[in-house]
Amino acid sequence: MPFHEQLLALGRPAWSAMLGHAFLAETAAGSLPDAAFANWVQQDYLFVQQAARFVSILVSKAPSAIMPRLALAIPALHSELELFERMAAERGVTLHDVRMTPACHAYVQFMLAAAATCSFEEGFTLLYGAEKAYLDSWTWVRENMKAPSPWDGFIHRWSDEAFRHWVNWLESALDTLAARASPTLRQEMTGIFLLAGQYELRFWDMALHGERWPV
Ligand code: MP5
Repeated sequence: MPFHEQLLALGRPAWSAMLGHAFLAETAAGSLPDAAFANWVQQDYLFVQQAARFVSILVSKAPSAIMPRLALAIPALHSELELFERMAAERGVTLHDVRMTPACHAYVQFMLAAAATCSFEEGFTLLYGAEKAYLDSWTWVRENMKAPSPWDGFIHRWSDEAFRHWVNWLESALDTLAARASPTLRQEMTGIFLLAGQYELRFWDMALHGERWPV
């Protein structure tokens, strides 16, 4: 079984909780309160800013065969930030002076630390986990839409052909890396992937319910 399929099999509990999560189900049904979506927009904007730094660290450590394609993710993330800015302005959501919630902060710190201090293979596995989670989550929304959504731009961003191609490329590069990795390294890559699933779930919970620091 290709490595990415092994990961997805082990990650099934997280993925089942993710697909159909109340945030996604209510987005698809058109019943999500505006405040919850605004919450997600604000926090994911902060997340994507740091994701660009995370990918930059990965690019600096990437094997030559992977570096050029991986580097293209950096401008793509910057145009994604422009999408957030456009959509937020159209819907009256502010992106200024927003404080990162604990769930967003923890996920971002985990990503940056993994990129900086773990092997390239582990960091790359984390990138795959985060991108696959968004591809599957937003594809789920697209397939279960009951009403046109004011947030269509986001739904398409992570469920269109271009994004699917990108995730397919990540998948095959990951399988190649894993085929050359030791059993110990493969185990570490698996651990990181499973954590990505947990953080993704916490992110949807945080967006739906809101989250604050103790003081
Ligand atoms: C992604 C994201 C997808 N924007 N936010 C979370 C919480 N997980 C995954 O990453 P990208 O880099 O925006 O495609």
